[in-house]
This record gives sequence, structure tokens and C-alpha cells, in this order.
Amino acid sequence: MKKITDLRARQILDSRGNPTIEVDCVLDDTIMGRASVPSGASTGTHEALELRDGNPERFHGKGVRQAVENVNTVIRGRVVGMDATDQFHVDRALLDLDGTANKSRLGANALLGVSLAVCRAAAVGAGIPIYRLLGGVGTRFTPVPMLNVINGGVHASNNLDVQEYMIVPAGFDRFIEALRAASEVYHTLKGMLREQGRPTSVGDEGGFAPDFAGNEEPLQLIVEAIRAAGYVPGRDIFLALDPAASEFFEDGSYVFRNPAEQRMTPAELVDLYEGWLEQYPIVSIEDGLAESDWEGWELMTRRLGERIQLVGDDIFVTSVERLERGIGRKVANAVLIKPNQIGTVSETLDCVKLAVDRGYRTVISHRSGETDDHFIADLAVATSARFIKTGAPCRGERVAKYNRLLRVEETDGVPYWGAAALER
Ligand code: 2PG
Ligand code: MG
Repeated sequence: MKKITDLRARQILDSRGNPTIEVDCVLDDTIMGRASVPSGASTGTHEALELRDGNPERFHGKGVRQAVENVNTVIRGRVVGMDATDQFHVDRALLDLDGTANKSRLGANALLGVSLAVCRAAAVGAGIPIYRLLGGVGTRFTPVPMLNVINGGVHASNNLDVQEYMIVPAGFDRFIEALRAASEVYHTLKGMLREQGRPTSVGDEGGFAPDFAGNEEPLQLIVEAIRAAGYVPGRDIFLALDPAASEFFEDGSYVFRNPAEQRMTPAELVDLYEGWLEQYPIVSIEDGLAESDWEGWELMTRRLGERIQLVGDDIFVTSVERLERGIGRKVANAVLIKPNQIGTVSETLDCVKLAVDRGYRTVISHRSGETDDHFIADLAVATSARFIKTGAPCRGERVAKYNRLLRVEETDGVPYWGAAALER
């Protein structure tokens, strides 16, 4: 037994310069696990509640003093004395203590900070990495990264309606080679933008964020960059999109504003995606439709679900309940996994398990507001997830996760999913 002897939370800043919560979990007065919590911008309505102070005089209302205090008082009082290696019971205790459906009493940010810190402390105490603690001998693969090289939507101040344009270097034998290719394409793309006299400053997730002539232009440019970097699109490197469609869903229509206002029915937007699939090597679309548009999602899954991966983010919010509903209605064929959408490590693992049991793929994901904590890299390896998306190969908080995977590959020799990740 590794007894939790102390728990301490504090406010730190995330990658956008907003407050977030960091938690230290101490075992037997000697071992410490530290973790911090990310924060979304295009958050789903059904996500667990991120507790913010709402005091306009401090951090424009985004302070997390109350969440910090919740950890340092009521949660500390309950969790100190518990066994850190018993993640399930620690998480149960957190849920009971909160007692609400959406973690609104203590805050999902407070709960997740504790859940993650306990998990890390248990791994440190056991002298094994988190991916071994959570994955055991079942740990089989390192994931294929989906790197967001062009940012739009609410992650940038440019004119793109589509939020994320990702490159997917699946056609390599090792993670280190895949990451190298991604970095080379990223820098080739930067050179092309510079040559065109366009800004190369980056968005929240490290992708470039200039204005574009429409939502299709980035696809053309990325394919060109892949070629110019010496790789073959559709063989070495593929594309993926996260339009984050909940953000442009208005009164039952999908509204693009670039280059001009275009109102589309769900079927028309699916037509548009289908056209893109004909022209570009796109293997995955996340949140192609909005979180509340279940009928639209059914239609999109019928039309595109056999051809590509359709990932539910806002519609599932890492919730077993919502994913179950989606599986029942034949909606999507993959689920995005974000621990802070649900609030504890155990519930995150429950959602992964449901997906795996029912033949849905998993994509482990960062948030647009991040810290240098690389827990999700371990989570991806622990669960042998096919994919991880954690931004561009740029910005410290993004590369922290990719660099963690490099180390895992080097020290443990866990094989790369590679092209097999794209198989049915
Ligand atoms: C998403 C995420 C991460 P955010 O929509 O998938 O890329 O964005 O964290 O802003 O919700
Ligand atoms: Mg998303």
C-alpha cells in the first residue's frame, strides 16, 4: 500500500496565459506525483464543469481559486490516508464527494487534477511509467500522431471556419521517423507561406494561422508541402480535419463565412466533405457535424463511415453514457478521449474500454489550452490507442507529449501503430 499523506493544489498558468490548477500528491511523506489540468476553447455543452471563479477583477473571471481551495480542504480531507495504487476507489471517493452529474460542486478541474496527481504518484511509487501502471502487459503500441499544422476557428484570429487541419504520418515504421517527417512538412509549409508573403505566426495549437481564400485552400497547401518535403501524400502522410462544427451550427444550418456566407444543411455539408475526400488523402474527420445534430450524424456515418474515421468529440464528451447512445444510433466510428471532459482517470478508462469493446477507435487528445504535463502520451500508450492529437510539432506544451512518446519508443521499444492504424 502506498498511502497518500498529503495533497496540495495551486494555481498556475496554461499555454494561453490563463489560470489552471496544478496538484501535488505526496505518498509516505517521500514520493511525489505532480499533475496539471488543460482547458478547452471549443468546449462541448455536455462536458463536465470547469470551475472558474467568475470574479472579473481577477484574471478576467478565469481564476481557479475556488477549485484550488476545494482540493486543499474538502478533497484533501477525504483522500489523505487512501491507497494511491487504488485509482478506482480514489476516483469513486471524488465522485461521491462531488455528488453532482457534471462535477459542478467541486469542479471537474479540481477532481481531474487530483485524479491525475494520484495516478502519477502511484507510478512513481511503483517505479514504473504511467503507461505500464495503467496498461500493464496490455501495452502494445505507440499511437500515430495527428499534428495540427493549420489552425482556424476559435483557436486563431484568422478567417477559417474549419478549426484544425492535421497531418497524419502513418506510413512509417517508427514513431521517431513519423515525427521527423511531420516536422519537415511543418517547416516546408512555413517556408511556402513566407514565400507567399503571408504571416507564419501560430495559433493556440501551434499551427500556422494566416487568412485563406476559403476552407479548402489549406488542404491544397498542405498536400503541396508534403510533396515539397519529399514525401508522398496518401502513402507516407495523410490528412485529418476537425471542423468543430458545433461552433458554426446556427438554427439548424451550418454556416461558413469564408470566402462568403454559405448556409448548408447537414446533407450539403456532408456533400462538401465527400468532395474533399475525392481530392485529398483525408482519413479522419472529427466533429464534422454539431454536438446536438444526431440525425445529421447518422446520415454522415451512413455516407462516410465505411470510407474514413469519423470521430465524435463534442457529441460524446468522453462520456460512457453519450458514447453508448452514439453506438446504439450508429453514430461515428471513433471517439475523441479528453480526460478533462469527464473529470477522472477511471471514467476516462471506462470510456476507452467501451469504445474498444464495441469496435470504435480512440483518439487521445490534448486541449487547446495546455500545460507541459504529458499524461495523455502515457494514456495513449497504456490503451494502445491508434491515434493521439496534440497539436503541431511546435510550442513547448505540444511537443512535450510528442517528446514523451519518443522516449517511450526509445526506452521500451513499444512498436509504432503505423499504417495498421488506418485499417478497419
Ligand atoms: C478539439 C479541441 C482540441 P478545444 O476541439 O478537439 O483540439 O479543442 O480544447 O478548444 O476544445
Ligand atoms: Mg474537436
